[in-house]
Amino acid sequence: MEILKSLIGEFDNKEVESYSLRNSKGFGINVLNYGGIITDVLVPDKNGLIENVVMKYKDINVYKENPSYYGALIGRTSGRIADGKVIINDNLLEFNKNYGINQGHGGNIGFSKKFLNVITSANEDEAYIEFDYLSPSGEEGYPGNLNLKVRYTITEEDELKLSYRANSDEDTLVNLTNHSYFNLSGNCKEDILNHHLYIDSDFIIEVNENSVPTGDIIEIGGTPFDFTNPKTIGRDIEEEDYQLNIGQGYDHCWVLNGGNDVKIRLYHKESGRQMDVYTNQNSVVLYTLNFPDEELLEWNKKPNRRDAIAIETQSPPIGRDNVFVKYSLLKKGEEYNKETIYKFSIIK
Ligand code: G6D
Repeated sequence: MEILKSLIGEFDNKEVESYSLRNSKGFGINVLNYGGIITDVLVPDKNGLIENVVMKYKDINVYKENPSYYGALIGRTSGRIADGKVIINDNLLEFNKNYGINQGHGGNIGFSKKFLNVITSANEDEAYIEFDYLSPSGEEGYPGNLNLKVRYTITEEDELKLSYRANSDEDTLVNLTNHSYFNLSGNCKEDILNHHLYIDSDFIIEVNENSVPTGDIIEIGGTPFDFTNPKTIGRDIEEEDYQLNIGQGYDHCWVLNGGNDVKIRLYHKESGRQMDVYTNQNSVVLYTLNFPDEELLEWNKKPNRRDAIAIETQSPPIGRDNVFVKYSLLKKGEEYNKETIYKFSIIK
């Protein structure tokens, strides 16, 4: 296995480094020391052609603000916190409202916009990059000094494993994810409407018109949200449905069934690329790039709606009146320990 480091730019006089991790077959990732951002997931197609299966901006400087959170580590909490308010231990916490009337993706300067310390290691079977970060108490309004260790590992079996560990010296909120947008056609050659998707889930979390959880869950059997039998993402995405209407497409949290089976499977027939997702997270937010930004992609075009799907394994976002807060609560001294594995294979 091989790890190479290169300097690719500067944000505020700090060096932006890119680390490339490759296995012996050329499968691998490119990752920045800023925001834990994955810029490339390089995967062979059925003819052995290696291409990038995640969205990537052309200009490195766009990653400083990263308007659509391409590839980024999200924290301390992923998704929205309704009205930017939560009560923990009878204390009202008020966060920046950086997402309309809500807080989103960790606030104005969440983990996606931090330089992180890097350690790397490689042997014959795997290579990893590990990010260490101490988030001081009060950062973005969150209590507790939070010790964070996030590790991205690639294996000879064409797996990418993301593991997240954290602990705090006060009760706090932690709900970490990665915001990579996948497109298995490679180098964003076509949109994702013809990708087949399977989700091991029978329920989504209902959202209100502000896209925050109401506190109810919806049984999805037979609805456009039902992916228990694999179907194309495009099959039902334009159906008349109140929840779909709110997100202008899929932008919802599916509650994952228990067990160690494949939780999500994404398949693109023409390239033969398949991605299986395993995780110990209880939910996943899927977002079909319903509102793309205007920034140029690596492939010299602007992103279009439905060009990719973000697969954000996490705990449910937080609604009004502390709805679902308990799933993001990390008690003082407890260990947060989550893992998500993306396993790539070829199905001809
Ligand atoms: C998240 O659910 C949200 C979307 O609404 C958002 O716009 C995107 O991140 C950038 O997945």
